[in-house]
Amino acid sequence: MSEEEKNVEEVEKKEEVVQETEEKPAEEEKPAEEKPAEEEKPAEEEKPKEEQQAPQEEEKPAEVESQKEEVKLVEEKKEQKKVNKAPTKRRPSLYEGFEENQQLFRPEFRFQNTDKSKEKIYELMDAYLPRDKLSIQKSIVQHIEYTLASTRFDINEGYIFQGTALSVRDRLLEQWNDTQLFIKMKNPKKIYYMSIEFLLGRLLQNALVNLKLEKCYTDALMDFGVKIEDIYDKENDPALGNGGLGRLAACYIDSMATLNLPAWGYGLRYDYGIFKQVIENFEQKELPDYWLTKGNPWEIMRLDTQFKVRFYGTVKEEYRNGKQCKVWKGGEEVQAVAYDTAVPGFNTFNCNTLRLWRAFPAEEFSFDDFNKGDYQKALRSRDQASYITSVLYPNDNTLSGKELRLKQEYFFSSATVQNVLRRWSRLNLPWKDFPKYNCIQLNDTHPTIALVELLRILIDDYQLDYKDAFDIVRRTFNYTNHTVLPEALEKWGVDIFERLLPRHLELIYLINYFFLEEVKKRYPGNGDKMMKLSIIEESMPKQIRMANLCIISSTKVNGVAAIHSGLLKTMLFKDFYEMWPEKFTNVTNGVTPRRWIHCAFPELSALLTEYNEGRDDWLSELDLLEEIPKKLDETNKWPEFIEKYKQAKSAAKKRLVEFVKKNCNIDIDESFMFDVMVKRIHEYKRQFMNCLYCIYRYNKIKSMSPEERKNVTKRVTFFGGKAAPGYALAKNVIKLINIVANVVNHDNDVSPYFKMIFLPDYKVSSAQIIIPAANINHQISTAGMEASGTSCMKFVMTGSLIIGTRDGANIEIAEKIGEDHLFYFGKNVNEVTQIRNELANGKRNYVGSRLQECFNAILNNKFGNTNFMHDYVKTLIDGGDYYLTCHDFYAYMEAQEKIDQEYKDQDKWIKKCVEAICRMGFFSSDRSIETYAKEIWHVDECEVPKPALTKDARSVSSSNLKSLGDE
Ligand code: NBG
Repeated sequence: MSEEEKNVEEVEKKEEVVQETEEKPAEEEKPAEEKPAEEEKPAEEEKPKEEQQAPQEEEKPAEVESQKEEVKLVEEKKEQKKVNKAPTKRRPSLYEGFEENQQLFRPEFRFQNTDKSKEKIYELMDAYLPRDKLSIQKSIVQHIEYTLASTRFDINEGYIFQGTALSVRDRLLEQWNDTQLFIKMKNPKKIYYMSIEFLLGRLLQNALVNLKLEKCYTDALMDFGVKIEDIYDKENDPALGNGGLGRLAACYIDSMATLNLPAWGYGLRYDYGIFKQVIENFEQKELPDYWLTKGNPWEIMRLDTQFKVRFYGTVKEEYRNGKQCKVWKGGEEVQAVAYDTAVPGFNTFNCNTLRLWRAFPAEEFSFDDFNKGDYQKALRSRDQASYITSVLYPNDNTLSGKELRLKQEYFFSSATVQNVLRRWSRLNLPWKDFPKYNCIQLNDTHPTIALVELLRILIDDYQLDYKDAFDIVRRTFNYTNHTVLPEALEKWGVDIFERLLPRHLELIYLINYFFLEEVKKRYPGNGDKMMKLSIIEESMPKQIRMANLCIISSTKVNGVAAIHSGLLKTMLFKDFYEMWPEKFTNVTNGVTPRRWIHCAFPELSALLTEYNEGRDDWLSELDLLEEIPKKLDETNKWPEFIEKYKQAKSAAKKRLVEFVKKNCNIDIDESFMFDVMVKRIHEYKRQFMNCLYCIYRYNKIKSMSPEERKNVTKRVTFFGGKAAPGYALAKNVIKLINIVANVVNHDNDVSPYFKMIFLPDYKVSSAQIIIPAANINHQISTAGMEASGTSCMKFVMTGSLIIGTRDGANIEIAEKIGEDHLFYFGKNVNEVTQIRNELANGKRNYVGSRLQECFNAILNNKFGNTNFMHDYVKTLIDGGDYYLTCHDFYAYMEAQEKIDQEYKDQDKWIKKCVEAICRMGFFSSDRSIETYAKEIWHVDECEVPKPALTKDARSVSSSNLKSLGDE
């Protein structure tokens, strides 16, 4: 039995124990109002695990022969079960029962301090803005003239976008204000979702869809002679994130609002988002992405919400109220100013906040220096302050280790914690209740320092004992891990901490001291355990392990897919799991069907609505789609549906054809199979393996007779994704792909059957064009390496089939849609470990002739000068196949061949795609957020009352709230 299998067994045994002994967290005290009775829904029965069949491999050298024995995957079966969901309420459509021209009254808020003289103002703010066409048109042109100061002769699509966005924002603001007031009044437990990245993508269409105003605005703009899609296209794509992690945060805030949760997203407002990628001479070049060139109509700068954040300085001892305490003084101060963006939920009047912090100088420039005539010096410190939020670090799954990055993390954390505390302090409740009213979710370790900041403020400013303060911290925080890659696990040198955050370092030592005391008691004399579990890594220089700090100081730790959460328990955080099994859990990622089905693929969305009895409620209850294939079976309507689906897919493919023409100046044919691999370029994701297969395919077609070629399934292979600017290998892979593509596309024998396209500057807005056009999508990471992956979900939801490994979310997708609905290949996670051991023990000669031929093409510069890849190829051949590129290659080729065969029967293929789409309910981010809310946060929804038709019908009031104050 391998090490890992043993681990799995151990975990499973423990799991049983945990299940028996696990104590349910005490029911949270309800701050206000009674909880509506919850109907119970029986937990879904666990499906028997389908047999995993390794695809047959041909022409493999003997050593590659995979283990035939069935290997159990490291998974968390317990958490596979569907969350005990609240009963499926078919929420009526937002404006159901209201006429378009009817005046709708907003909920009324009366507080203790309501001032009679304000009656007039309240009356004027009584009703929602009208939604009829003329009113919308007027509001757009009014913004163009009065807010943007444009003359009627200058109006162009850019102005129309801005006027439209401002007009939509007005409507968002009403709901936003009402939601914030309502939350203040009810005072429920609140969620703070902290993420250093939010990869939002464009906001206009999303806002219109969620507000259910897309049709009204489409009609309104039609009269101006413009198509709404062209207006959508004018919006800059806010790209304040690198990849999956940031996009997940964006999907999650959408779902939190949709589920009426009292939640805030907190992040940073970078001036420059992820760089713009251009391809020059086959290579990636990076250009700055100054996304604010045309302003940002969505954000609201909150001058009343500012906090000072300190760096450097020293720690002094002082006496306060007769008590000895520590005070952090001196150093530099920077001002954090809040920029808010409204986050509307789908089909609800609730609207949450995404608050991004921007750095400003805390003080105006030094008059001393200014008077001495040293203007530059006077201004320098000002500039330095604003550098903090200038630019997003462009690393995905690697850490930068730069001091400025740590500054960003602390700046973000401190401002957020101060803001949370300000909101809390107005309630005048005892500190011990803090975790009953607040919970903070750390999206990876980047905001970890927030928990130390809370501890510092509680101890130093409010003089709480360490034990009480730490208890509050631990009960408030939860941590999501997003990677097992060692190079991505955050560590900070003790030296840099000492300079930048001296008091925090002391507190980290204190946390570690008390923790290690616990370890000592539990494992007396076990130095090895102490070393592994300690927050401090005893290296030169010493390092602070942020993940350890997070685990020790939070209530729950979760991975983002079943396999990943399993690996956290058995590998990465094994020793912590042994100590605190109840801390560890899984929440499989999800994506929002609003953006990824409805906005990205409107034709499919319309079709699904049509076959869902004309209702679009599946957009927030994705499980409802399960009914569609059943009904198509019963009514024999598959042929009719398939015809309509073909038209829809063709519309999506046409958009990509046009996009490719515009951005790459290449003509492609919609009738080809579109095979897509879009994601950050990373060795573990194995874009190189796909490129090797392209080389193989090229060679094969080239060697065929014209007659033989007639049988070839025509295919375009698309690649897209950015490489971190400092990641040489990733950049080389991009170059290789472009060099090979150039030869393939210009070869008259091959290009009528096969093309390769590298799509430059992959981002959310282009993903919305690219993903729905795919027939096949690549999810081919080495098993065990991709924590979850989320594009796989978007692809399947829009009708393409996965070619992929038994990794990340692929595994759960296969379980839900059926293994015959994807093209699985390659070694599983346990086999990967075994092969790595064999490689370490000298295993060689695993390449095989067909792969060697592809390598030779590179080594002999067949496609052009590919010297830059030679060393890498030689390493792979010579035992350096850490990511199993060679070991998985033949299985991958077979899967590709199977795809070519199956694609020939279009109707069968489409039926599979449709069945898969309809079984993807589990992967809606609404389900993920529901799981977080129920199992980790223990928060309830806080739904804003519906509009009323008369003033008198409104009924929201409160007498217990004294002062509203700012946020
Ligand atoms: C990424 C993982 C993905 C995962 C996203 C969102 C990091 C550190 N991790 O597999 O690589 O889907 O997080 O959870 O960016």
